[in-house]
Amino acid sequence: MTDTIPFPPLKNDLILRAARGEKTERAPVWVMRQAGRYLPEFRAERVENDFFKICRTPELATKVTLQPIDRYDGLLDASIIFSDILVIPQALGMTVEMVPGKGPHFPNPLVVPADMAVQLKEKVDVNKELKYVFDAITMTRHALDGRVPLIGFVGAPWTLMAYMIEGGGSKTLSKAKEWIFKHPKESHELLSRITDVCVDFLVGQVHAGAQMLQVFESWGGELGPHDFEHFSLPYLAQIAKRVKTELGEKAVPMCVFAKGSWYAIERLSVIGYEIVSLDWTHTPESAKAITQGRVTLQGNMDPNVLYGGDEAIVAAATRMVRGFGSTRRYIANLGHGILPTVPVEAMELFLKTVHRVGLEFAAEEKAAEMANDIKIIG
Ligand code: 1CP
Repeated sequence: MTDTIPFPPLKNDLILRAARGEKTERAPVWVMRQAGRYLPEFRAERVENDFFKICRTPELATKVTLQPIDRYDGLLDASIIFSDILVIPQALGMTVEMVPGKGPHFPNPLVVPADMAVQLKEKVDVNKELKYVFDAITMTRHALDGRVPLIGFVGAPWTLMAYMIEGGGSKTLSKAKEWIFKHPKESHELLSRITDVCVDFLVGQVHAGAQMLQVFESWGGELGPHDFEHFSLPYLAQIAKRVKTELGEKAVPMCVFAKGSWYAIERLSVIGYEIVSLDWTHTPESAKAITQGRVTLQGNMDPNVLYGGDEAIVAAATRMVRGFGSTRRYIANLGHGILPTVPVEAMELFLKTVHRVGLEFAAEEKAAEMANDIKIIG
């Protein structure tokens, strides 16, 4: 525990109830990357400060985390701590720079397996290396004043391994794939070492105040079904199991987002996560049929619809909320992060539409239930 002052009571627990499978009066909504470059107030902050300086300074991370919550007052049902998935490679000893307009860059990526011994720390003490994230979480929980729950997160082992080998974004991931095909044993060693840090880091985030956790396997879909089964899924499963075991009664709902891994959602629904987040390649009907109510589904409007103008946004958001149903086991979101050039008004329309349609759907469902009760009594 990094703080002993009790947190303010939670005023909106909609997303936690949806995660637990309890009925909700409308679908809760948040957006991946909601604190970020599409917000003018974030861009202004970035003129003054380097990306990782914001992550490492709890006051700045808190300020940026709250930006979308303040701007879209009452429209977002969760906040996500401002940080990045690449803080884990940094904690393991690697240098990561954020190049404006380009994204992350590793000046010394892992090239061959022998580089692991040279570049990576044997043991990572997250309470030392990532304390700044825990402090930011605790500070943000207080600053949120119970308005909405706070989500903590990590990058999944395969996605982090890919960045550590590719040295940044990549179209083909051919270097990381060379590792898994040529050096499977060493790849598993690397994945295990990353997994250990992910577990400690997530547990620490909950002790610091995170009320829900999300694991981002952003590059899951680059693996075919067989390789996903070997190089991603076992580690995702380990993370859920070990985090829950370590937290015991303090365990919080966990969400897994494996972008592009459409073939894996059945498997993802049985490995210990309460929520499976979907990209936009699923219909609500097929995702519901495959997962059979075992998990809460999250997602999944194509983020690019936000460029399509008001009519397109309203139509797609309506189809999404009606398709998933707003009152049980559903959290509205985009199918991936919001893009940096999206107009702030488009995000607002998306959120307002999800609220409106969610309430309409819930009212219709209630009316139908009452009509059914009357029929039964009559
Ligand atoms: O509201 C939020 O979600 C903000 C916190 C956040 C999160 C959850 C950021 C801030 N990054 C992330 C996760 C993250 N980072 C993921 C998983 C989600 C996803 O798939 O989008 C990934 C893959 C990264 C890696 C990363 N960091 C990229 C992608 C690069 C690529 O390979 O294409 C980029 C561009 C970053 C930088 C970054 N992270 C976050 C912000 C606001 C930014 C922009 C940096 C800047 O200001 O220049």
